[in-house]
Amino acid sequence: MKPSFPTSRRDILRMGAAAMGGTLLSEQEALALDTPGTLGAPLGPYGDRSPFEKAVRWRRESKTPETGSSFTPLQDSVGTLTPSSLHYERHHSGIPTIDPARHRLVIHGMVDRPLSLSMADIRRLPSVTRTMVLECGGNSASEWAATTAPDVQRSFGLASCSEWTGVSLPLLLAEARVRPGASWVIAEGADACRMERSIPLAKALDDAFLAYGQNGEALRPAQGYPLRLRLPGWEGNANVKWLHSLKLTDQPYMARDETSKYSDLMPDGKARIFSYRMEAKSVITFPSGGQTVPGPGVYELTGLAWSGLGRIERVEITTDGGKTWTNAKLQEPRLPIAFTRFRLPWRFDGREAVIASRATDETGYLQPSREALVAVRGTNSVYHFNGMKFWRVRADGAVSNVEV
Ligand SMILES: Nc1nc2c(c(=O)[nH]1)N[C@H]1C(S)=C(S)[C@@H](COP(=O)(O)O)O[C@H]1N2
Ligand SMILES: [Mo]
Repeated sequence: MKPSFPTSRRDILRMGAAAMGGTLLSEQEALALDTPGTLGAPLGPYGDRSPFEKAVRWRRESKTPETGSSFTPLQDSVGTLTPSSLHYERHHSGIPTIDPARHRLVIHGMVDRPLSLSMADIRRLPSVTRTMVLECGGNSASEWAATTAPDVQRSFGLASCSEWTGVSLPLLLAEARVRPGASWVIAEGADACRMERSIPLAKALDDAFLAYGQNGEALRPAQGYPLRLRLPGWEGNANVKWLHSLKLTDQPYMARDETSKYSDLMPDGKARIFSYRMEAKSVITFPSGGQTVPGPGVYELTGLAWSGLGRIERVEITTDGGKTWTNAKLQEPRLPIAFTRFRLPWRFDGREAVIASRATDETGYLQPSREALVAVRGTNSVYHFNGMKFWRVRADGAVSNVEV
């Protein structure tokens, strides 16, 4: 029997040979398919993608288009970054238009030197850059239910990976001189809902930063232009956008988004609150729900893994519904808390396969099965689903989600 995971060079080259089979053209024919020898479009001041590229964010039809979520098309992604134009969005009261020349950040409350900073003040300070995932605490909420989402966009697409640039929060807090006894920072956005989250001072003094840059340019308005809080590895919600106030206090505010929302109702009726940390997670993006494997042959099985606790150490893949697991190859460099692409050559032999991935991060934490997660957390939860996602590849190549 041929191995499911070919390793020989000859076998892997067949991937290419199969893809190119029957399409060998003469050089002349090939050149004739090129663009006609007419003058192309003029140069432009700001880029657009090719009109042939169609990947878009997905969102549910809504009577309140200013609030809700739109999901990144992970199935169309290559590599490890999310273009800013396809970064997922989650807004509670629309995207405000903020003039950076008028925007200010105030740092006040339990500090000796309250600060009011303009964007120019902030941009003048030493900057930091980190490539990192942002993931909504509600990503994969669909997967708690028995009827899971049909594709990778709708099930895992509230996660995106960007390069973020900004200024270290510990630096600003040192400047403001935090008073003894302060233990929380209340972050507030300048959008209509004035979204607020309570952040433990220890996190603010650890690796928090205020981002004004995303993928080499200013933040997109949807991502919090001109300034947002970035808390490495913590749920998207705590990364307050359109940031205009940081107030030092000795207690949390118990704001809407940390009590009635973004808290986890456990089976015993109690709720976990302040469960900020996002744990290790992975998903296969090809083949995934809604796609079709064209026919038997060798393919590159691929997907994305990440963890709020650090680097991805290992990703394993099953094609027999979880009976056996094989290590995938990980794209280097594996940055902490960033998307890590994994790949594995795979032979589809034309028989049904049930496939999934599971990630282990550098702390040794292994992504759980859905069953293991539900055994601890029950199914009242909306947030923090990081279980494995199984896809069924049917004999005819059609791929769908697996009902549980
Ligand atoms: N001010 C403000 N900050 C906010 C939100 C918001 O609606 N208003 N949404 C939060 C939620 S729930 C998430 S998941 C992330 C989404 O960030 P993104 O839209 O840049 O992906 O921002 C968070 N910060
Ligand atoms: Mo969120």
